[in-house]
Amino acid sequence: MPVEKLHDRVILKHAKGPSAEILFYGATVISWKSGSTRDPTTVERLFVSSKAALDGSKPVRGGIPVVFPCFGAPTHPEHSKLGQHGFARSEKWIWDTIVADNETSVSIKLTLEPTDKISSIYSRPFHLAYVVTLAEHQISVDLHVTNSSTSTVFPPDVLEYQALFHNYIRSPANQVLVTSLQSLSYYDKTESTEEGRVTAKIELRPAVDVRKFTDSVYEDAPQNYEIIWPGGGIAIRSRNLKDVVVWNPQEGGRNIGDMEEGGWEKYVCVEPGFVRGFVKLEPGKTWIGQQVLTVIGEERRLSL
Ligand code: TA6
Repeated sequence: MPVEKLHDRVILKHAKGPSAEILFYGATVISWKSGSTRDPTTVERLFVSSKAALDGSKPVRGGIPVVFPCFGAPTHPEHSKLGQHGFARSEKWIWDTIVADNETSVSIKLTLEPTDKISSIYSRPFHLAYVVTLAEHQISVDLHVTNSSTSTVFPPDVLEYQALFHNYIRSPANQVLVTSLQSLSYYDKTESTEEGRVTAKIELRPAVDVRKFTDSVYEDAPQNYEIIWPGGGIAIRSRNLKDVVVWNPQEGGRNIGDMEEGGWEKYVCVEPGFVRGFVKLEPGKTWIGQQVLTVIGEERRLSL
């Protein structure tokens, strides 16, 4: 299947019509067009603000930003020089290879290693690989984190980090429901105090809406959940990502400089990640965090 490399992005085209675009900047998926089992017409499944910068001047407001090595404001001492959500989403990744290309899907790989610029703010040994796979009704992304330390002294040179896929799912925000979160413990960041303390709660709803300002961090979530709305839906399956964030700023979106007018009505962020606590990776080991996004028609929905 065609893989088109341009100066700033890679474009994947599936033989049956779907496509995906990935900026080298931030390895940010900025477009995923796909049909469903019921309707093969391909439509854009991700939201990117019309005011988003796509020139590498700032993280993309939309698509699937890659969050690493910290989620939100840094809390780990090794991350103290990093900005919100870490550096992976705002560095230029390197084209590596076409990993697979067959009649069902096409996969490409980008990589990121320490540069002088990264090393000036983050001195830990790492190697990242990002594999994007486009299938007929699915897109999946795998983040491979390797602790590239060669240290053999005790204690082991463990790499501690967080990772998350910051999905902007194109949808009618005031009609979406996120399933499978009932009874989970979550932190409600809309009620955080000046000191940044958040309120711990238990989710009582069978499905979560974002009709009001929502910024919730669910812990130990199931691997499978769905974002559904009248006439559409996206199923998410994750691996090694124990938490999930649900965010929509609603009218607060007016205070986000690169948010288009009314943009907050056109998406919900449902973000699989490992964000409560830190992944601890031994020297020489590789961890893989994966998500698979599938377009679901009315006929494929989990019962609420
Ligand atoms: O994932 C939700 C969140 O942490 C929100 O608190 C909000 O800050 C959002 O990310 C967007 O962050 P950004 O740095 O991209 O503006």
